[in-house]
Amino acid sequence: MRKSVALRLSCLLLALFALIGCASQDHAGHASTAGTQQANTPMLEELSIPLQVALDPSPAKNVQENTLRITVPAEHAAKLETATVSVSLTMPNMDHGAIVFAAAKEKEGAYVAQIVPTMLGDWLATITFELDGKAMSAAYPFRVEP
Ligand SMILES: [Cu+2]
Repeated sequence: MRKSVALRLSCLLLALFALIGCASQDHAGHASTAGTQQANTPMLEELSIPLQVALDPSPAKNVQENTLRITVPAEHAAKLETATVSVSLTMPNMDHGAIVFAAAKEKEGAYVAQIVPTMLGDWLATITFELDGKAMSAAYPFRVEP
């Protein structure tokens, strides 16, 4: 009798801990997922393809070539095989237009662009895949420092 009560109690406690654990983990998970999603894996919404984007150096250097690597997950790469890829740089808080760079295909699913930002501050790289006359874009924010 006593044993079963203790067992029940510990079960209850366990459940409670699991709940609390889940709740806080969920919260942290959401925050970090949103951050990562924004920073490193912008979504090609039309095809639900998360792109992996890496900038080198990061933050980018002003008025210099910076390497932007775009990787399409292997299971999606074939869909974009014939796409033309370009990167358009803008500053969201400014009004001076865009600078467009072509991205070269290194191999299936791997593209690289040498981008040259021309001002310090916050930039947005709009990565565009043109496929069969249709353009699909994903946005990658980044910062430029001296
Ligand atoms: Cu500017």
